[in-house]
Amino acid sequence: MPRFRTLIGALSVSLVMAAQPAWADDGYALWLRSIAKVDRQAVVTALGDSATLTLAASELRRALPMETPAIVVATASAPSVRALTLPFSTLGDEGYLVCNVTLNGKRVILVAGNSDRGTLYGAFALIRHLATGGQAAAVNLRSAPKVKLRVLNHWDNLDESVERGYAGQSIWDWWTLPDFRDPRYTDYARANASIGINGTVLNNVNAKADSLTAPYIAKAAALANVFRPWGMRVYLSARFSAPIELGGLKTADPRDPAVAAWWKAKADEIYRAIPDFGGFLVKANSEGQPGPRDYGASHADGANMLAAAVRDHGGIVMWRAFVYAETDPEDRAKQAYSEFKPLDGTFADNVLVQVKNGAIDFQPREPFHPLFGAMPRTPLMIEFQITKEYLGFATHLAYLGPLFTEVLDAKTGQKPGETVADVVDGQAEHHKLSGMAGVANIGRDRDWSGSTFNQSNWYAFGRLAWDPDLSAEEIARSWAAQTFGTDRQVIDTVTAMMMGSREAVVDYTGALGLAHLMATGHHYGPGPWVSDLARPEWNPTYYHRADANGIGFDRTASGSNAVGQYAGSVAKSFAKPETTPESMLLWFHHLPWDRRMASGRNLWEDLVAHYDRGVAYVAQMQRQWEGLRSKIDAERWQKTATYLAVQEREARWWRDASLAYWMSVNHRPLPAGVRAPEHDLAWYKLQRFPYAPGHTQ
Ligand code: GCV
Repeated sequence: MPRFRTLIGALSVSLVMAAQPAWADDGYALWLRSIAKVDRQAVVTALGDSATLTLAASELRRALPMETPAIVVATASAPSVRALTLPFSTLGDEGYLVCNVTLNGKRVILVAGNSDRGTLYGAFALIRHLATGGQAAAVNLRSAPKVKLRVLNHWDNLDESVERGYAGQSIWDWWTLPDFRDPRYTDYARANASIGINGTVLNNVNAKADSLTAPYIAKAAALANVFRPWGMRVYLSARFSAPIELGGLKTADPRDPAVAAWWKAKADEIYRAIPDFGGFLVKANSEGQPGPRDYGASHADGANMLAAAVRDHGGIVMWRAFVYAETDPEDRAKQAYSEFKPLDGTFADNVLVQVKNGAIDFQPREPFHPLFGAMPRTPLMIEFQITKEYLGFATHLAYLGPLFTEVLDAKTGQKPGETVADVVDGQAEHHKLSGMAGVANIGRDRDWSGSTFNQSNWYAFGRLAWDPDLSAEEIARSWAAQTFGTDRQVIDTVTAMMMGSREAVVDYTGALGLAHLMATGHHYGPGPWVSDLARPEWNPTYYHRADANGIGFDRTASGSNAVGQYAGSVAKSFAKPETTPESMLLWFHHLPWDRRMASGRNLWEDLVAHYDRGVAYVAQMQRQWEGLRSKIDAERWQKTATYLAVQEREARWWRDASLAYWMSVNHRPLPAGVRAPEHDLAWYKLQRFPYAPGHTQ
């Protein structure tokens, strides 16, 4: 068990300690740290005895001290609650209200939803309210999720490795399941429920058919049983060729009745073991995965065949739009749109098309994917990456809230005022299904996510999936308070560090719209020079196109015309360098190194300044963190300080290696006063990391 103390206990300890608080905290408790002493817990009454309602009550008791006013947890249908005629009608299945009422003649805080899941979310909302400095007396919370499916995607393999995972092995111990149910599975579900996540895809989208065999279905069922009372459903990634590999069929062609029958029987088998199974996630015809295109069938044919298999059970299919092919000479950024846009309106109504936030692949910055708003007759689920494949793995501090909200807040240009969030939450077209997926950053590390600050990205994903209109800063402040306590200096400093941290990664890895500049395979560290990989679009040189004269990918009408996939005023603004935000300039335009920038510097000087700004930001975070030494427990403080030192070193490495390379291409000197790279280009090119984590061959 984690070695934590009550918030009050922690504060009193910090008062008597002159130096750093000495208690150890391994981060296991995540943001659910407020713990009441067993004999001094709040008085909580549950009007009902469902497993979920019981959990809601026990979470409140566990977190809140006896000084908290009496609390009643209930559903709207409890007779005494019904008599209050509270506004439950707009809360849907999962919403909640938390307010002071007089119930049976007594003043209490009522926590209630239309379902016990809503009540559970309300319990966690009350805990959050109080842990972030809110008062019990004035509590009045009311919220319903705007997005229906709020789902983690685990890229976890059956051998317990995690593709792009930087927090240790998979938390699913497939080998000992279904017999052994690690208590950690409960803590996982509890953490997810506390931020509103209601689904999890257990296995990697690069799927093995074995996960659909009877033994693995039983293992998934054991996890589903643990997760159910917490309001979480289990989903599986399906390997499209499973009918061949497991069923002995000659084909996986979705139009073949034998194939459809195989999937139907497989779905029936899964639902016998997991009655509330959520459905399938599919990566098809992408990066070597099998799919309907192998047979000349369309993505819609494939998705609809699987959708028919789960339909009678209430299941859904999340079909990924992350497709590109080396045989396709079209700009990689255009391929998913070209393939999927014409299919709009042809998907079954229990299919969502799952689209990455940008058109390439989770880069530190990408413009929003042009499919958002372009497929009005199809529910589009957005896929974010919580694990930081391209943002420094677990060791770099990069709070992704600003990345997520930048995309969600982007105007699609399709309809006046329409944002990506409007498309994702289904509001734009009144879709009955809506969803947000986050590629998990969770592993068997004691602190779950590889670092304390990485926990904030899991938290931010959940909070935004519930309400895509929240601000990244508001989420950061809540997380900081729930994670480190309500000391004002700590919250302000931690929030300030977090808010600029993603931009710092953009700056030191390649700003101004550059992307995909990392080394091969593992994606750790710089490799802008790489140009010899088999697939053209795997080479960084494909993306930056730098030469002596200029840099950037011309995606205007004179180039690949990816700009043409955007709509209205957005397409118009991306079409010209003068109207493209400088943060995305080189994504859309190839420009001379001498181009004048808003700063008054030329493009080359500006790029150099960004690298330096990114490195300086990390050094500043180190100073800010140093200032909190006496206020944070030793274990979390030290690990973060060590990681910040790693990040500072690696930010300089990114900067130096990149500048050495750009100078070899543009033959320009560094601006006056700018520090030269520490080594020559040849040295940077020689660096190898054969054992970097998260890389699956
Ligand atoms: C699961 C990128 C990653 C792959 C990942 C893929 C995807 O290419 O590098 O590891 O595969 O995206 O999203 O399917």
